[in-house]
Amino acid sequence: MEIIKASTPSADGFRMPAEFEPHQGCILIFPERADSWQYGGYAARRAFAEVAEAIARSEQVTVCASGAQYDNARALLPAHIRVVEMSSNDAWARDYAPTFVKNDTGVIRGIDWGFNAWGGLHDGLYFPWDKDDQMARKLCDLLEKDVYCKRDFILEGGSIHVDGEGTCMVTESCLLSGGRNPALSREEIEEVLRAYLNVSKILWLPRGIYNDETNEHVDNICAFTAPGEVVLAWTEDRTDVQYAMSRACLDYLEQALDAKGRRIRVHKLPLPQPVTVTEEECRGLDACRDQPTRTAGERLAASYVNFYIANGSIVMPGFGDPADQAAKEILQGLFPDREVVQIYARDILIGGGNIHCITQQVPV
Ligand code: KQY
Repeated sequence: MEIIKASTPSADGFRMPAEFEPHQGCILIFPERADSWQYGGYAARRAFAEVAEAIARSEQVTVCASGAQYDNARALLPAHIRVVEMSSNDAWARDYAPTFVKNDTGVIRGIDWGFNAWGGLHDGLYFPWDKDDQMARKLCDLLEKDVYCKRDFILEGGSIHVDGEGTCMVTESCLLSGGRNPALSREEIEEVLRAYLNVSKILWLPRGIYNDETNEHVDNICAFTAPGEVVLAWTEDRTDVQYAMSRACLDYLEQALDAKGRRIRVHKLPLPQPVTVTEEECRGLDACRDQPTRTAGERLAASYVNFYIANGSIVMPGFGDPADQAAKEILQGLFPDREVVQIYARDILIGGGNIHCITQQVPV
């Protein structure tokens, strides 16, 4: 594996493909951390396994597990899912597995961004994060891909979405937050995204999902379903604090053009009723550096937008909410050639993210 420091993907003719382009496989990390996953992570591991199995019906899945969890992962996951021992601080493959880029002859390389647990000492979620930060390189080594080193730029995979045709979508609340790259201006951040993702247009949504502890990653509020088309998490309830946040995104998207000069078609995806943490769930979580991780009644950042586009399916969260079915039908209409599989995801959501956050695609 070569570590490339002197060049950038766009200078070398590489671009980040959209998630709806074909995949060679998908990476997940087995959850274990007792201050993220309630009651030692038993239920979370089962939910992750269900996600892994759903994806493995149409692509090769690799699950990284710690030495302590290796036997358990191997026992829980079917034989066609590859399990490798790899240490990490937590289980968010979207955010610290490599972002993969591809050239016209089909060569794949990874990007190793800097990772600081969603804000470092400013407002990060745990310390240390050193093992997470090593994962992009370890995975590129495992998959025999050369890797661009961009560790001087803090970025999580969940904070970017691309359409594969030159457009990247991010949120201002995340990319401009004080815990990411505070020394860089918006224009300088755009320059890095252009150089590493090979895009020419950045869409800056103002906000994400209320109480999303990633400083409102884009992958929980809005996602490309095709070039020029997105789904946006939406509520009609004007008394909900989320209304103004989704509305601001809609207003922005309605006046925006993408890299090809197209107006963006926005499909509203309903949000579930607010999902809050129970006392029982809080009791099952260890404290994080003397602080309780969650408090009873706290609202979680539940959103159906946090789905994964697999080769043959859409793997989306369900919350046992009346809107589960409507959201599923909307996605089925937008992806007629893929089967929409809905997985009850409360045990993933309690960790602070959802199905998109725990997966990372490797393009073909
Ligand atoms: O991408 C994500 N949504 C990760 C959230 C991390 C939460 C840590 N408790």
